[in-house]
Amino acid sequence: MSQFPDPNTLLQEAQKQIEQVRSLDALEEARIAWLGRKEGRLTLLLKQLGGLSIEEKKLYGPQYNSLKARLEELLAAQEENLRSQERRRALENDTLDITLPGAPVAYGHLHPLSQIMDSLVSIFRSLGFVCADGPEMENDFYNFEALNVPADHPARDMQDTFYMESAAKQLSLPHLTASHADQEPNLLRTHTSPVQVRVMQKYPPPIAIVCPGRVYRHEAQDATHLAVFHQMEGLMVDEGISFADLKGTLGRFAQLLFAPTVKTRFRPSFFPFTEPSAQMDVSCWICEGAGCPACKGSGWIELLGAGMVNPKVLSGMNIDPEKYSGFAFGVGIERIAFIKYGVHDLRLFYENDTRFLEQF
Ligand code: FA5
Repeated sequence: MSQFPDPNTLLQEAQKQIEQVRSLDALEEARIAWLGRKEGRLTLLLKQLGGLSIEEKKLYGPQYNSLKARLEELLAAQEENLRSQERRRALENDTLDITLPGAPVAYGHLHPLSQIMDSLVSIFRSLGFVCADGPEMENDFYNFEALNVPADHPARDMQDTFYMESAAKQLSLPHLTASHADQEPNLLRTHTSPVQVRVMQKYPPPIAIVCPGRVYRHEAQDATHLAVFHQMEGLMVDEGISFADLKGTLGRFAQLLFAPTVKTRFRPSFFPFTEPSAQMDVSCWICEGAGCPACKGSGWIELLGAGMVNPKVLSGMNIDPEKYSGFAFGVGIERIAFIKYGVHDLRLFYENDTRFLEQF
């Protein structure tokens, strides 16, 4: 052992050196000094072991190997120690300035037409109505026939329709075509009135529903006519419902939507599914009836179509028209946007120009 230093003495020396190290760079230097592949002190000693006799190797080999393992442990422990000190220092020094303004986040918002639909629904909810829904792909029965518009009725011309072939026909499935023809969708609904039919088919009176949704008409588009637009349907059916209920409900609706001072007037109109039928106008709340550009000088603005549910429609749904009566109405959502916000070209709502949409 005389030519080799005592491993314990070496260990003490290395341990002292490693413990005194204060940086990861200095620790790396210490590692190289002891265990560096070419010049490390312990590496050189281990290399010298190769020249010893077998007995000496047996004696020194294990001592120096365990010294090497111990040094590696000490280096690893000190490295972990230094790293955790570094982390702690970073946490203490790198304070977060919470007073700095954050990066601005651009918030989106509901589309103006959705906002209008939401506000209409909430007004009618406050009047005791519930919201109903129905499919946009309909068939003749729900869109026309059940609403007292048979196939050859001239009223069909009022609503030019997008028709489509039934899936069964397209796929040439004659057994399905025969049995499902009545139920399969064959058109895009031209108004929200088919939802009335579906609700009356499913639920007995009393009924008080509104149903907002998208509708389709085969129309040439211009500033006031779209081929895809939105309506909201309303239906109330119960015993003893009269035109006075229609006037009271829709009058209150107009006041809640526009201004408490708004008045309503009803002019005769025609819809096959209501009898009598009416157009409801609201007094212009901008000029209070005096006449201005918004109401084209008349003091009145046309708002919606309405009427008492035709007894034929009720009996078609197995609702006894002797016992029950009801009123219905349908309002164009884009029309309300037009009136409420003075947007005189409805196409703007569909162009997705954020400069326009951000104003709502
Ligand atoms: C109807 O669609 C009836 N179903 C409404 C109704 C329901 C009456 C229940 C009675 C009882 P009308 O075709 O008038 O009616 O359409 C209703 C509203 O939809 C119109 O007042 C208008 O505001 C809007 N509208 C109609 N066609 C277009 C179009 N091409 N583009 C934008 N809005 C339209």
